[in-house]
Amino acid sequence: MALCLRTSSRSILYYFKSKMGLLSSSSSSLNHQHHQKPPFTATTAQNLRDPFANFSTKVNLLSPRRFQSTKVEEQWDSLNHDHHNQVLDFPGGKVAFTPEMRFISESPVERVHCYRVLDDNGQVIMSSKFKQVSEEIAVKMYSDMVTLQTMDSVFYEAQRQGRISFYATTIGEEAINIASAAVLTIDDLVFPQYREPGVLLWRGFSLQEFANQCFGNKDDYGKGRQMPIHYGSNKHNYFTVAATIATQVPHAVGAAYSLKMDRKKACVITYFGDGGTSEGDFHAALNFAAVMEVPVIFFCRNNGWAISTPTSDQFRSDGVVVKGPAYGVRSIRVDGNDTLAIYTAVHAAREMAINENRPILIEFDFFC
Ligand SMILES: Cc1ncc(C[n+]2csc(CCOP(=O)(O)OP(=O)(O)O)c2C)c(N)n1
Ligand SMILES: [Mg+2]
Repeated sequence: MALCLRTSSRSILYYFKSKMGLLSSSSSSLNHQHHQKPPFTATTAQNLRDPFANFSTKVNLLSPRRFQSTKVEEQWDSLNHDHHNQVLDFPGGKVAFTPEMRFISESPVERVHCYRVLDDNGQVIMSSKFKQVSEEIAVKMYSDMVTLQTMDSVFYEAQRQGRISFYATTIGEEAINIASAAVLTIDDLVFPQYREPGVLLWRGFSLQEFANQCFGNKDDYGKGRQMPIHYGSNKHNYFTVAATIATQVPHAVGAAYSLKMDRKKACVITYFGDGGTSEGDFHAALNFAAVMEVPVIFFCRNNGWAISTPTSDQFRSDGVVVKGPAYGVRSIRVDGNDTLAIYTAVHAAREMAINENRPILIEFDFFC
C-alpha cells in the first residue's frame, strides 16, 4: 500500500510538474520558452560576455509561467482598423466605438525594433541614417572611452585592495557614457545614476578630481560625506549622484520645468538603469514630464540586471521603451553598443526636447 501511494504520488507530482512546465531537462515547453526569450538578440557578443548565462536559466525556471491568450493575439492585427463612424469625443482626442469586445494583448506580436547604425563588426550598415561626427569629436570620443576604462581598472583594483570602500565600473557602458555626453552642451543639466562618470570626464572633470571624491580627501567637493563614485560638480552642471535608486529622475523633471519657465535653450538629461525603472519615481517622473511638457531626456541603460535581479523578474513588458507611450512620452530603443546610433539618437532627442518642449525616453539595450 505504501509503495502504491508513493508510486501514485510520484506520478501525480510528475503530472503536475509537466502541466506546469516545471520538469527541467525533459520539459521541452519551458526550454523553448527560455530560448525564445533572450533579453537581447541583436549582438552575438552579448552571449560571450554574459557571465550569468547559467544563472539566468535557473532564474527563468523559477519565474512564474506566462499563459498565452490566443484570443488577444488573433485580434491584435485588426485592433485599430475599425471604420465605424461613431466616435466618443473624450479628453485627449476622439475614440472610435467598436461592437467587438477586444482586449489589448499584454505582449506584442513583434518586439520594438532596436535602432543601430553599425553592424557586429563595427562597419556602417549601408542603408543606415546617422548624424555625422567630426574627426575631432570622434577622436575625443575614442580617447575618453579609453581613459574611462583605464580609470576604472585603477580604481577597481584600489577598491579590491581595500584602499577605497566602494566602486562600480562602467565596463561595457563606455559608449553610452561618452557618445551621449558628446551631444550635450555644458548648459544641459545632468542628473546621473552612478554608472555615468564618462559624462563628467567628457565635461572636463580631471582624474585628480575623480580620485579626490573616491578617497574622500580634503579636496573632495562633497567633503568626504558621500560614498565613492557619488560624484557631483556645480561647474560641470552635474548633479551629485544619489545612492537611492531613481530619486534623480523626478528631480530632473523639476529642473527641466525650471529651464522651460526660464526659456533656456537647454535640456535636462537623466540617466538610470533598468533597475531604476522598477521604482515608482520613474513612473511619476514620466507622467509629470509628459503633462508639464518639459525638455528632458530619460536615458535608460538597460543592461538586463539590477545587481542579481534580471529584468525578467522586474517587469513583463517589452523592456522599458513601451512605457513611454503609455505616459504620452515619445520613445525609441537603441543599440547601446553602437556609438554612432547613440550619438544620433541623443542628438535627435535633444533637438525635439528643446525645440518642442517635450520629454523623450530612450532605452539603450546592451549586455555587459
Ligand atoms: C531605493 C533603492 N533601492 C535599492 C538600492 C540597492 N541598489 C543599489 S544598485 C541597485 C541596482 C540598480 O540596478 P540598475 O538601475 O539596473 O543599475 P545598474 O547597476 O544595472 O547599472 C540596487 C537595487 C538602492 N540603492 N536604492
Ligand atoms: Mg541594470
